[in-house]
Amino acid sequence: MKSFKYPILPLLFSVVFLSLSSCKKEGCTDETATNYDPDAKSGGECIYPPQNPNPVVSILEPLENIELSREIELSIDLSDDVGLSTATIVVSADALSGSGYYSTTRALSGTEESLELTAELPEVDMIGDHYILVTCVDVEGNETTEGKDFTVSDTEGPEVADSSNPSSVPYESGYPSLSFSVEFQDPGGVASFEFEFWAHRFLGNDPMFDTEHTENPVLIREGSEEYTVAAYASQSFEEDLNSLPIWFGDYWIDYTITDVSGNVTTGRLTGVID
Ligand SMILES: [Ca+2]
Ligand SMILES: [Ca+2]
Repeated sequence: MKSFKYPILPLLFSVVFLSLSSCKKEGCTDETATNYDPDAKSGGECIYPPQNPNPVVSILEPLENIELSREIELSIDLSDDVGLSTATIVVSADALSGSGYYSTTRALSGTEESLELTAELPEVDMIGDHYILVTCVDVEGNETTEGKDFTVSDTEGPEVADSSNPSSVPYESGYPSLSFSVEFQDPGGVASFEFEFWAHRFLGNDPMFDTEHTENPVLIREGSEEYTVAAYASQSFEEDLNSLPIWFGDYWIDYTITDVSGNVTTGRLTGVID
């Protein structure tokens, strides 16, 4: 009787296998499909990811932290699998209660484009948090919106745009005509200006003054000016020093210019009375 059992076993396995196979439902068996079903048997419908995805937006500039300037450089890379149509760029700031101060819409073509733009800042205090928002649309109407926060700081002192002083001044009865000027600017505004007038040799009633101070010049006049100026100040400071009892010899003027954020720029003008 035992010899009859063995031929029956393979048959039983086949029946069980076939029964299990017939239990599988039809489904998508393509692993690249979004509805791929590893337990399904073939024959089902597959759903694939969109073949025309949204544009890709990459905001390269501004960086996260930038120095205050009258202008902000924007650099944006755009790409799309089929074709780019338009890009709209809006830049806003907390200083303006979130309102935009720069906005543009550009027509695009091709599948890749790099935009290099310049956003001009309004003439108010723009130190603080800013935000750029880029919306890119492809030729089929697919849209991508990308944003980036960035901070604008004022860490640099005013720039001296120009300065002048007589390098050689003719001596005239102890009171040579001498005036100097310094033109300076700062994107955040200039707060104050100070100067010191130094000389090696000059006239005076005090006997100490009537000597030559070659090694150690003497401060014979100092002054300062306060400025209440709008942002992006470009100011020219001019001082007439005719009343100085200067005599023959070298002189120099040290200046200190401070912006509204407390950053300082110093410089020196030199000349000679002869
Ligand atoms: Ca596309
Ligand atoms: Ca500054």
